[in-house]
Amino acid sequence: MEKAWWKESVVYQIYPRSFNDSNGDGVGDIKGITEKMDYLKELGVDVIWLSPVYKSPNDDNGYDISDYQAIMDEFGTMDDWDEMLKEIHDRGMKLIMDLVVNHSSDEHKWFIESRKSKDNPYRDYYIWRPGKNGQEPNNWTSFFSGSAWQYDEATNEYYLHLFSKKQPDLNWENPKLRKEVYDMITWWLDRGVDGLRMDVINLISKADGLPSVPGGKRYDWGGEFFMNGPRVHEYLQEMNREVLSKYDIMTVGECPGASTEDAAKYANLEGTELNMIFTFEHMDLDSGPGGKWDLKPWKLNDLKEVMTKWQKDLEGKGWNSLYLNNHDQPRMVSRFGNDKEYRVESAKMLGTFLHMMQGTPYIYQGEELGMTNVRFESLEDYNDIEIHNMYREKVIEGGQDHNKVMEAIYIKGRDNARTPMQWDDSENAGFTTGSPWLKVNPNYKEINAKNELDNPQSIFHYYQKLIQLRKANDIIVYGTYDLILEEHEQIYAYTRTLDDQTLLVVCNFTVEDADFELPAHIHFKSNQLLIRNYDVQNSEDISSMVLKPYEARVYLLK
Ligand code: TEU
Ligand code: CA
Repeated sequence: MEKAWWKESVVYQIYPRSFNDSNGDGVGDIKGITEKMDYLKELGVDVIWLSPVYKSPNDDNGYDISDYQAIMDEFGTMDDWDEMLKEIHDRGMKLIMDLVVNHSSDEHKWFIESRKSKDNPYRDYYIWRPGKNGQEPNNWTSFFSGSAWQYDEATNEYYLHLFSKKQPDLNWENPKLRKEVYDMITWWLDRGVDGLRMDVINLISKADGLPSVPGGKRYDWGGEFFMNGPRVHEYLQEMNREVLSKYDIMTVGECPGASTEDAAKYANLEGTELNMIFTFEHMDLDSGPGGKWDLKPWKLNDLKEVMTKWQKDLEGKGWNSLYLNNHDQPRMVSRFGNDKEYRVESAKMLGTFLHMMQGTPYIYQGEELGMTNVRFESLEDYNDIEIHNMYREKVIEGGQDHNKVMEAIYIKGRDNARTPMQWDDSENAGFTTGSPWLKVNPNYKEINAKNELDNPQSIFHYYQKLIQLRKANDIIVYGTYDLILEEHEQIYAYTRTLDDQTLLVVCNFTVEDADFELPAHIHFKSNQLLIRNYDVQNSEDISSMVLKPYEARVYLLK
């Protein structure tokens, strides 16, 4: 397989608002990130992905951009950004920026112009339609509850917004808009950026005619009409030709609703579109038919099926990204592990499970500390627009039970991931000397970076080792994946194979001991225990073993 630096890298995602506040205003900032550069270097990550730092009214915390070529005031200045980039590069690391071009803010100058009149030169930068019979142009719902259309009095038309009404969708059918986007990307790449994470990039092409979801519902989920739409590959190939292919960068597209067939096109090995995409299939395992707030327990066998499908379907066709949490998802250890009795063990197990697969692993800030979900008593303590819109729709307008909806927020809410980074056991976890924009998780006295740096057995040091192993063993990057013990109800086990070597990865996903029997088809002369989260010795006989709760072991077999 062709080698590439972005296949061998480990990415660390920073959510700047919650990472580190340098000036005591309660909001994380760019100088704060620069202050922590040695921490990131010590962890050993290669690439930093920064969630948006551009000028924004913060309706959706920076995912609503009002100027793509300026830094948000709260986060600092362009000089701060230049300095941060230099500090990253001086340490041999790379920086990828978030590219949010499915939509802009309604405060972007393009939209301010666009809404003025039907013949404004910027009108067609956005998607405007007249109403139908006194209602919206179609019945699509937005990701953030309610209609995906907003009526605008000035011109008596509606504009499309798949997210909040302050995030109008850009009209990619307009070549002038596309050219502006490419010029903007070029401007950033010329400043020295090493890659891009592209926000909901598979939503940029909408179905011709913007048809309503059939079935006659007033509002309905219209994903089939805007996910992986008719011209999306054409647009990405154009962007690749005009811009991306001219730089040695890495690109990852966030693609809700993409199948592995879609992924094989987006992340094709010829490199005509993107390097890799984020799938959502494993993130949907604990959602019922009603969507993300419709809670359902996930099952290990479903996880096996989904992960294995992505590993095998992209084999020889595309490259995977690997993640178990990010700024939109609950904390990994609370969701797939056990954040009570086995927090440390299960966080290490999940890290092992993920980092030994084929693909580029992404660590979300605080994951390396085993940070957990949070339960705030009051709705007012939550900040996320998705949470507040959903609560209004379900409880205030829909009359559903407050406690039931709060429970869903505790399990699925995005603010679980957005509580401030826990640096030490001082007030506000060392995140700020002021009053944090979102409350700190009360468990910071126990769970914080300082404790973990001091403790050689910590999750932090375990992640450090996972990253080092990837550097020392090609098989972890390039080996072929195969699931074993398919039917086992407690253990997720798989192999990776490269030339005459086999990597054996064994993970117990439960609180009970689990019996492991090595399948007969795996042959080897010697075995070496590469990493483990319990105190076991390198044993000669691995043909059968008993795994403790959330135990993980990785053997290199030769
Ligand atoms: O997320 C898009 C997306 O599809 C989801 O992650 C979505 O936010 C989530 O499922 C809602 O439950 C991206 C960004 O990562 C997210 O932070 C933004 O809010 C969104 O796009 C709009 O830019
Ligand atoms: Ca600040």
